[in-house]
Amino acid sequence: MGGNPRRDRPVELGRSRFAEDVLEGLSRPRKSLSPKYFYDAAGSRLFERICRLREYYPTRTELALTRKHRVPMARFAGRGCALLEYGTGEGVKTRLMIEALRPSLYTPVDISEDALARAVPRLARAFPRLRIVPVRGDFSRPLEIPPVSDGARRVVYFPGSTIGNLTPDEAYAFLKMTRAQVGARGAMLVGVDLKKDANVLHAAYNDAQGVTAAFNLNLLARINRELGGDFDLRRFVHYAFYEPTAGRIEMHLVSTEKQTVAIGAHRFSFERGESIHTENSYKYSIAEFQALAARAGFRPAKVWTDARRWFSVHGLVNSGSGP
Ligand code: AVJ
Repeated sequence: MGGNPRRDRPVELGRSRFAEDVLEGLSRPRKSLSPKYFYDAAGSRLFERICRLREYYPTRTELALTRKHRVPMARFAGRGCALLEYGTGEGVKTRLMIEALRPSLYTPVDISEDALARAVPRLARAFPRLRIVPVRGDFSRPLEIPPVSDGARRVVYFPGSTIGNLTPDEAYAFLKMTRAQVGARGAMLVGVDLKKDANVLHAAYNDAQGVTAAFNLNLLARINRELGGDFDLRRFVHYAFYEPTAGRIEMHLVSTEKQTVAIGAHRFSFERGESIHTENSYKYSIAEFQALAARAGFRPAKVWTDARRWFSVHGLVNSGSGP
Protein backbone atom coordinates (compact mmCIF):
# COMPACT_ATOMS: atom_id res chain seq x y z
CA MET A 1 0.00 0.00 0.00
CA GLY A 2 1.43 3.36 0.97
CA GLY A 3 1.86 5.93 -1.80
CA ASN A 4 0.64 9.47 -1.76
CA PRO A 5 -2.34 10.58 0.27
CA ARG A 6 -5.18 10.91 -2.22
CA ARG A 7 -7.64 13.72 -2.30
CA ASP A 8 -10.85 12.96 -4.10
CA ARG A 9 -12.25 16.45 -3.96
CA PRO A 10 -10.76 19.92 -3.92
CA VAL A 11 -10.14 21.44 -0.51
CA GLU A 12 -12.68 24.07 0.32
CA LEU A 13 -11.41 26.54 2.85
CA GLY A 14 -13.39 26.58 6.07
CA ARG A 15 -15.37 23.48 5.25
CA SER A 16 -14.53 20.31 7.10
CA ARG A 17 -15.27 16.80 5.91
CA PHE A 18 -17.93 16.69 8.63
CA ALA A 19 -19.61 19.83 7.21
CA GLU A 20 -19.44 18.48 3.66
CA ASP A 21 -20.91 15.13 4.61
CA VAL A 22 -23.70 16.68 6.69
CA LEU A 23 -24.76 19.10 3.94
CA GLU A 24 -24.61 16.34 1.35
CA GLY A 25 -26.50 13.82 3.49
CA LEU A 26 -29.30 16.25 4.35
CA SER A 27 -29.69 17.28 0.69
CA ARG A 28 -30.66 13.79 -0.40
CA PRO A 29 -34.29 12.87 -1.07
CA ARG A 30 -33.89 10.34 1.74
CA LYS A 31 -31.86 12.18 4.34
CA SER A 32 -28.96 10.41 6.01
CA LEU A 33 -25.96 11.06 8.24
CA SER A 34 -22.94 8.80 8.74
CA PRO A 35 -22.70 6.96 12.09
CA LYS A 36 -18.97 7.70 12.18
CA TYR A 37 -19.89 11.21 13.36
CA PHE A 38 -21.58 9.97 16.54
CA TYR A 39 -18.28 9.90 18.39
CA ASP A 40 -17.36 13.39 19.49
CA ALA A 41 -16.47 13.69 23.21
CA ALA A 42 -20.14 13.72 24.30
CA GLY A 43 -21.05 10.91 21.90
CA SER A 44 -18.14 8.75 23.05
CA ARG A 45 -19.28 9.17 26.65
CA LEU A 46 -22.84 8.22 25.71
CA PHE A 47 -21.57 5.19 23.82
CA GLU A 48 -19.65 4.07 26.92
CA ARG A 49 -22.94 4.29 28.84
CA ILE A 50 -24.68 2.23 26.14
CA CYS A 51 -22.03 -0.46 26.59
CA ARG A 52 -22.98 -0.76 30.27
CA LEU A 53 -26.75 -0.96 29.68
CA ARG A 54 -28.53 -4.14 30.72
CA GLU A 55 -30.21 -4.37 27.28
CA TYR A 56 -27.05 -3.80 25.26
CA TYR A 57 -25.53 -7.29 25.14
CA PRO A 58 -22.78 -6.94 22.43
CA THR A 59 -20.03 -5.33 24.52
CA ARG A 60 -20.24 -7.63 27.50
CA THR A 61 -20.78 -10.72 25.37
CA GLU A 62 -17.73 -9.99 23.23
CA LEU A 63 -15.67 -9.14 26.30
CA ALA A 64 -16.58 -12.39 28.05
CA LEU A 65 -15.85 -14.48 25.01
CA THR A 66 -12.56 -12.70 24.38
CA ARG A 67 -11.53 -13.27 28.01
CA LYS A 68 -12.43 -16.92 27.76
CA HIS A 69 -10.67 -17.58 24.45
CA ARG A 70 -7.79 -15.10 24.60
CA VAL A 71 -5.11 -17.81 24.62
CA PRO A 72 -6.24 -19.51 21.38
CA MET A 73 -6.89 -16.06 19.89
CA ALA A 74 -3.31 -15.05 20.67
CA ARG A 75 -2.02 -18.35 19.30
CA PHE A 76 -3.98 -17.68 16.12
CA ALA A 77 -2.57 -14.15 15.70
CA GLY A 78 0.96 -15.11 16.71
CA ARG A 79 2.86 -13.59 19.62
CA GLY A 80 4.98 -10.56 18.78
CA CYS A 81 2.87 -9.56 15.80
CA ALA A 82 2.34 -5.94 14.78
CA LEU A 83 -1.17 -5.29 16.00
CA LEU A 84 -3.26 -2.65 14.27
CA GLU A 85 -6.58 -1.86 15.89
CA TYR A 86 -9.38 -0.10 14.06
CA GLY A 87 -10.86 2.04 16.80
CA THR A 88 -9.68 2.37 20.39
CA GLY A 89 -12.76 0.81 21.94
CA GLU A 90 -13.24 1.26 25.64
CA GLY A 91 -9.97 -0.46 26.28
CA VAL A 92 -10.74 -3.64 28.21
CA LYS A 93 -10.77 -6.03 25.23
CA THR A 94 -7.69 -4.31 23.89
CA ARG A 95 -5.85 -4.86 27.17
CA LEU A 96 -6.75 -8.53 27.18
CA MET A 97 -5.47 -8.91 23.65
CA ILE A 98 -2.25 -7.01 24.35
CA GLU A 99 -1.57 -9.09 27.47
CA ALA A 100 -2.18 -12.33 25.62
CA LEU A 101 -0.42 -11.33 22.39
CA ARG A 102 2.53 -9.24 23.57
CA PRO A 103 2.63 -7.40 20.21
CA SER A 104 5.90 -5.83 19.04
CA LEU A 105 3.93 -2.78 17.92
CA TYR A 106 0.43 -1.53 18.69
CA THR A 107 -1.22 0.94 16.32
CA PRO A 108 -4.68 2.20 17.31
CA VAL A 109 -6.45 3.90 14.41
CA ASP A 110 -9.33 6.20 15.27
CA ILE A 111 -11.20 9.06 13.64
CA SER A 112 -11.62 10.70 17.05
CA GLU A 113 -8.72 12.71 18.41
CA ASP A 114 -10.47 12.65 21.82
CA ALA A 115 -10.68 8.87 21.89
CA LEU A 116 -6.96 8.50 21.04
CA ALA A 117 -5.92 11.20 23.48
CA ARG A 118 -7.72 9.40 26.29
CA ALA A 119 -6.81 5.83 25.39
CA VAL A 120 -3.12 6.07 24.48
CA PRO A 121 -1.70 7.45 27.78
CA ARG A 122 -3.71 4.91 29.77
CA LEU A 123 -2.38 2.06 27.66
CA ALA A 124 1.16 3.40 27.88
CA ARG A 125 0.86 3.39 31.67
CA ALA A 126 -0.51 -0.16 31.72
CA PHE A 127 2.12 -1.47 29.26
CA PRO A 128 5.28 0.61 29.76
CA ARG A 129 7.36 -1.46 27.34
CA LEU A 130 4.78 -1.56 24.55
CA ARG A 131 5.58 0.44 21.40
CA ILE A 132 2.43 2.44 20.63
CA VAL A 133 2.09 4.44 17.42
CA PRO A 134 -1.42 5.92 17.18
CA VAL A 135 -2.83 6.98 13.82
CA ARG A 136 -5.64 9.47 13.58
CA GLY A 137 -7.65 8.48 10.57
CA ASP A 138 -10.73 7.10 8.99
CA PHE A 139 -10.26 3.39 8.43
CA SER A 140 -12.90 3.35 5.69
CA ARG A 141 -10.23 4.83 3.40
CA PRO A 142 -6.70 3.62 2.65
CA LEU A 143 -4.37 4.69 5.46
CA GLU A 144 -0.74 5.53 5.95
CA ILE A 145 0.41 3.12 8.63
CA PRO A 146 3.81 2.89 10.34
CA PRO A 147 6.10 0.28 8.75
CA VAL A 148 7.15 -2.86 10.61
CA SER A 149 10.93 -3.08 10.56
CA ASP A 150 11.44 -6.54 12.00
CA GLY A 151 9.23 -8.40 9.56
CA ALA A 152 6.60 -9.00 12.23
CA ARG A 153 3.31 -10.37 11.03
CA ARG A 154 0.62 -7.76 10.65
CA VAL A 155 -2.67 -8.46 12.37
CA VAL A 156 -5.68 -6.18 12.29
CA TYR A 157 -7.92 -6.29 15.37
CA PHE A 158 -11.40 -4.94 14.66
CA PRO A 159 -13.62 -5.67 17.66
CA GLY A 160 -17.03 -4.29 18.61
CA SER A 161 -18.95 -5.26 15.48
CA THR A 162 -18.20 -1.86 14.00
CA ILE A 163 -18.08 -3.73 10.68
CA GLY A 164 -21.87 -3.95 11.10
CA ASN A 165 -22.10 -0.24 10.25
CA LEU A 166 -21.11 -1.13 6.68
CA THR A 167 -23.45 -2.64 4.12
CA PRO A 168 -22.33 -6.12 3.01
CA ASP A 169 -20.94 -4.58 -0.23
CA GLU A 170 -18.99 -2.01 1.78
CA ALA A 171 -17.83 -4.67 4.22
CA TYR A 172 -16.56 -6.72 1.26
CA ALA A 173 -14.58 -3.74 -0.08
CA PHE A 174 -13.32 -2.99 3.43
CA LEU A 175 -12.13 -6.57 3.97
CA LYS A 176 -10.31 -6.49 0.63
CA MET A 177 -8.62 -3.24 1.63
CA THR A 178 -7.64 -4.69 5.01
CA ARG A 179 -6.27 -7.78 3.31
CA ALA A 180 -3.98 -5.57 1.22
CA GLN A 181 -3.02 -3.71 4.39
CA VAL A 182 -1.93 -6.82 6.33
CA GLY A 183 -0.11 -8.33 3.36
CA ALA A 184 0.57 -11.90 2.33
CA ARG A 185 1.19 -13.38 5.79
CA GLY A 186 -1.31 -11.13 7.53
CA ALA A 187 -4.40 -11.92 9.52
CA MET A 188 -7.44 -10.33 11.04
CA LEU A 189 -9.46 -10.78 14.23
CA VAL A 190 -12.91 -9.28 13.76
CA GLY A 191 -15.88 -9.09 16.12
CA VAL A 192 -19.24 -9.64 14.43
CA ASP A 193 -22.67 -9.43 16.03
CA LEU A 194 -24.90 -12.39 15.14
CA LYS A 195 -28.50 -12.78 14.04
CA LYS A 196 -30.81 -13.57 16.94
CA ASP A 197 -34.34 -13.07 18.32
CA ALA A 198 -35.58 -9.74 16.94
CA ASN A 199 -36.92 -8.77 20.39
CA VAL A 200 -33.46 -9.02 21.91
CA LEU A 201 -32.11 -6.84 19.10
CA HIS A 202 -34.95 -4.36 19.43
CA ALA A 203 -34.38 -3.94 23.17
CA ALA A 204 -30.64 -3.39 22.68
CA TYR A 205 -31.32 -0.33 20.50
CA ASN A 206 -34.36 0.92 22.44
CA ASP A 207 -33.14 0.90 26.02
CA ALA A 208 -35.53 1.91 28.79
CA GLN A 209 -33.29 4.72 30.06
CA GLY A 210 -33.16 6.40 26.66
CA VAL A 211 -29.36 6.43 26.45
CA THR A 212 -29.41 5.19 22.84
CA ALA A 213 -31.93 7.92 22.01
CA ALA A 214 -29.61 10.53 23.57
CA PHE A 215 -26.66 9.04 21.63
CA ASN A 216 -28.61 9.31 18.36
CA LEU A 217 -29.85 12.85 19.09
CA ASN A 218 -26.34 13.98 20.04
CA LEU A 219 -25.55 13.92 16.32
CA LEU A 220 -27.92 16.87 15.87
CA ALA A 221 -26.47 18.57 18.96
CA ARG A 222 -23.00 18.12 17.45
CA ILE A 223 -24.16 19.75 14.20
CA ASN A 224 -25.51 22.65 16.29
CA ARG A 225 -22.22 22.97 18.22
CA GLU A 226 -19.75 22.56 15.41
CA LEU A 227 -21.55 23.74 12.31
CA GLY A 228 -23.85 26.43 13.72
CA GLY A 229 -27.03 24.43 13.22
CA ASP A 230 -30.32 25.25 14.89
CA PHE A 231 -31.83 21.77 15.28
CA ASP A 232 -34.45 21.73 18.03
CA LEU A 233 -33.78 18.37 19.70
CA ARG A 234 -37.33 18.30 21.09
CA ARG A 235 -38.67 18.12 17.55
CA PHE A 236 -36.91 14.88 16.60
CA VAL A 237 -37.36 11.41 18.05
CA HIS A 238 -35.13 8.36 18.11
CA TYR A 239 -36.53 5.47 16.08
CA ALA A 240 -34.76 2.09 15.82
CA PHE A 241 -36.01 -1.23 14.47
CA TYR A 242 -34.77 -4.56 13.19
CA GLU A 243 -35.29 -5.25 9.51
CA PRO A 244 -35.02 -9.05 9.19
CA THR A 245 -34.87 -9.15 5.37
CA ALA A 246 -31.71 -7.07 5.27
CA GLY A 247 -30.57 -8.44 8.65
CA ARG A 248 -29.97 -5.03 10.10
CA ILE A 249 -30.96 -2.60 12.81
CA GLU A 250 -31.79 0.80 11.33
CA MET A 251 -31.60 3.92 13.44
CA HIS A 252 -33.41 7.08 12.44
CA LEU A 253 -34.17 10.52 13.79
CA VAL A 254 -37.76 11.34 12.88
CA SER A 255 -39.13 14.85 12.64
CA THR A 256 -42.24 15.16 14.82
CA GLU A 257 -43.56 18.08 12.75
CA LYS A 258 -43.14 20.04 9.55
CA GLN A 259 -40.15 22.31 10.12
CA THR A 260 -37.14 24.03 8.60
CA VAL A 261 -33.65 23.73 10.05
CA ALA A 262 -30.76 26.05 9.30
CA ILE A 263 -27.10 25.05 9.26
CA GLY A 264 -25.09 28.20 8.67
CA ALA A 265 -26.45 29.66 5.45
CA HIS A 266 -28.10 26.37 4.41
CA ARG A 267 -31.73 25.46 5.04
CA PHE A 268 -33.31 22.03 5.16
CA SER A 269 -37.01 21.35 5.31
CA PHE A 270 -38.60 18.36 7.00
CA GLU A 271 -42.08 16.96 6.60
CA ARG A 272 -43.84 15.67 9.69
CA GLY A 273 -42.68 12.05 10.06
CA GLU A 274 -39.71 12.46 7.72
CA SER A 275 -36.57 10.71 8.89
CA ILE A 276 -32.82 11.10 8.86
CA HIS A 277 -31.27 7.64 8.58
CA THR A 278 -28.31 7.70 10.99
CA GLU A 279 -27.09 4.13 11.31
CA ASN A 280 -27.26 0.57 10.04
CA SER A 281 -26.06 -2.21 12.29
CA TYR A 282 -25.87 -5.43 10.30
CA LYS A 283 -26.16 -8.83 11.96
CA TYR A 284 -24.72 -11.93 10.28
CA SER A 285 -24.92 -15.65 10.72
CA ILE A 286 -21.50 -17.26 11.18
CA ALA A 287 -21.77 -18.88 7.73
CA GLU A 288 -22.81 -15.59 6.08
CA PHE A 289 -19.84 -13.73 7.51
CA GLN A 290 -17.41 -16.51 6.61
CA ALA A 291 -18.71 -16.50 3.03
CA LEU A 292 -18.25 -12.72 2.84
CA ALA A 293 -14.69 -12.97 4.20
CA ALA A 294 -13.87 -15.78 1.75
CA ARG A 295 -15.12 -13.72 -1.19
CA ALA A 296 -12.78 -10.93 -0.07
CA GLY A 297 -9.80 -13.32 -0.12
CA PHE A 298 -9.57 -14.28 3.54
CA ARG A 299 -9.60 -17.86 4.76
CA PRO A 300 -12.03 -18.08 7.69
CA ALA A 301 -9.68 -20.14 9.86
CA LYS A 302 -11.24 -19.81 13.32
CA VAL A 303 -14.40 -18.61 14.97
CA TRP A 304 -15.15 -18.13 18.65
CA THR A 305 -18.60 -17.55 20.04
CA ASP A 306 -20.54 -17.50 23.34
CA ALA A 307 -22.90 -20.23 24.57
CA ARG A 308 -26.01 -18.35 23.32
CA ARG A 309 -24.33 -17.69 19.95
CA TRP A 310 -25.08 -13.99 20.22
CA PHE A 311 -21.67 -12.68 19.17
CA SER A 312 -18.68 -14.00 17.23
CA VAL A 313 -14.99 -13.26 16.85
CA HIS A 314 -13.54 -14.49 13.56
CA GLY A 315 -9.91 -15.34 12.91
CA LEU A 316 -9.24 -14.69 9.22
CA VAL A 317 -5.98 -15.29 7.37
CA ASN A 318 -4.98 -13.85 4.04
CA SER A 319 -5.49 -16.74 1.69
CA GLY A 320 -3.07 -15.23 -0.82
CA SER A 321 -5.50 -15.77 -3.66
CA GLY A 322 -8.74 -14.22 -4.84
CA PRO A 323 -9.40 -10.63 -5.95
C1 AVJ B 1 -20.39 0.48 17.67
C2 AVJ B 1 -21.50 0.18 15.59
C3 AVJ B 1 -21.16 -1.67 17.05
O1 AVJ B 1 -24.14 -0.96 16.06
O2 AVJ B 1 -24.36 -1.71 18.08
C4 AVJ B 1 -24.93 1.15 19.68
C5 AVJ B 1 -23.24 1.41 17.75
N1 AVJ B 1 -25.58 2.24 17.95
N2 AVJ B 1 -26.18 1.54 19.88
C6 AVJ B 1 -23.85 -0.96 17.25
C7 AVJ B 1 -24.55 1.58 18.45
C8 AVJ B 1 -26.58 2.21 18.85
C9 AVJ B 1 -22.75 -0.01 17.75
N3 AVJ B 1 -21.47 -0.24 17.02
